[in-house]
Amino acid sequence: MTTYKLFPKDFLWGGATAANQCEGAYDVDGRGLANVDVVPIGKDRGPIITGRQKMFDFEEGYFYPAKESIDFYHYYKEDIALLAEMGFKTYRMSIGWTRIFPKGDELEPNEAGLQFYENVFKECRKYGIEPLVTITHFDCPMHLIEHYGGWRNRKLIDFYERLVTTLFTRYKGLVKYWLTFNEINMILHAPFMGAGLYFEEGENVEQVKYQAAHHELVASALATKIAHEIDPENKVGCMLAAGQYYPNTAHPRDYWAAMQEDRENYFFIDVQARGEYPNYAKKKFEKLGLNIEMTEEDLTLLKEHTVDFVSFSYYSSRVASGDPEVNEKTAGNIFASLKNPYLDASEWGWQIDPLGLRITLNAIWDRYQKPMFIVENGLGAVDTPDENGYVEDDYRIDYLREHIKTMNDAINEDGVELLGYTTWGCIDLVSAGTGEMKKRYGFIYVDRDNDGNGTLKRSKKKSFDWYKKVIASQGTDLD
Ligand code: P53
Repeated sequence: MTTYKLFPKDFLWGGATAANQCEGAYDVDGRGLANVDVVPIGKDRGPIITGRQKMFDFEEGYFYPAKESIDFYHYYKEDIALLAEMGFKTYRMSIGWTRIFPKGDELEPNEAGLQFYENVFKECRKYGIEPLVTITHFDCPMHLIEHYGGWRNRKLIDFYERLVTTLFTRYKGLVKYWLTFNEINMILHAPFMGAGLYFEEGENVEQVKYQAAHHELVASALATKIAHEIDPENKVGCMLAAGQYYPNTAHPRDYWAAMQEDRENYFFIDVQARGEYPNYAKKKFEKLGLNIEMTEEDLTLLKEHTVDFVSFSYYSSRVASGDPEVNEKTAGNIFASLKNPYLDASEWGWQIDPLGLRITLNAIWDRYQKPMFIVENGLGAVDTPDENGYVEDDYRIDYLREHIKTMNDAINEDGVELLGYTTWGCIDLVSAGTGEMKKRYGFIYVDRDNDGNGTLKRSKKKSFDWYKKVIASQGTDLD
């Protein structure tokens, strides 16, 4: 057995889920309809989540996996007990906005929704698990989309303010770690899922996306301000879909292309962590002829209320080229990337690059010098359970082991400050990108298939005991 260096004693080991991908119970206890409910599995999902095809309600002939999902809404006690058994120090989860404000613009919250999350947080606390709460993980109430146009409308800032004030007040003392928007840069890549944006014919898509992004950035700063006012113990983080871009060759124009791609994503975090729009972004708006409306008060808010920590998801590095003729895209991910000939890929074409995690950690650390939190990482794979629901998922263990090793190096060899690590989909759940159940990430298997068949029974995979050992040994025993 190789022994690795210890992770910090108070390192927050755990796993992550998102409301819409696990809760189900989409119409229970007064919950309203959200964008994340009306995205079906199948070939139309891509055009819908990117805002090119209109789907504002359930339609005949489609299957909507989020309606029932893995029914965490009713299974949460059983599920949290399993996470506790693995020794989780933290559990990252998200709030379904429409459980709290079913339409989004009400003045009073829905008590049943508030009670549900209170129960969940108390259940975590019972086991000494620190909740890490994403305020919005792609959720936007359909009412706000239909009547206000989603985040393109400035009024969304007020509705979000009401949401966060309600949450910070109600859960004071129960929750300390908050993330304002999941993968905020997703607004560029999947704008309907990321920000409730559907584009009408002839609309300037870039203008709408960056105006909506500005509203989210202001809302995020406002949330940070309110969180600190309500409880100075609160720690608020931003959240980036990360993964450093590599140049396709040593040609300077490829390096330049990689830098441009990185900036497109870092732009959001530059604002949230440093407090102002970077010059390259202002120049880009100028060049594209965009006119982003922002007030003096907005800029002051952004400046004065930067985040306490920077969190991110990491699945893969990416590759960019400045050569217009090189455009052989890798399959699967909605982030454009070229194939990296040095890397293997998952069954969904996501390239596997553990060292890329160390590189990304160092790049983010160098850029912001704020504590970091890896809030998603993992392997989406097809699992084949035996008759007891047991899965020998050595491929998943291998993936996680290699990433934990480079994370260890980043902490112990490079000196980055890392608060914790939550693997994505610690219990199997619905895929955000594809809507499949078949693309599994969990330590816990859930009996449900792409068509919604199955008993929903939970069972432990091989990786369950492995991760338990990793946590118990403070990351020193990875065998
Ligand atoms: P899935 C790609 C596409 C959609 C969401 O993705 C994504 C990404 C990867 O950056 O982001 C996160 O389920 C997201 C999670 C999601 C996870 O990646 O398509 O925050 O909601 O489930 C994994 O395999």
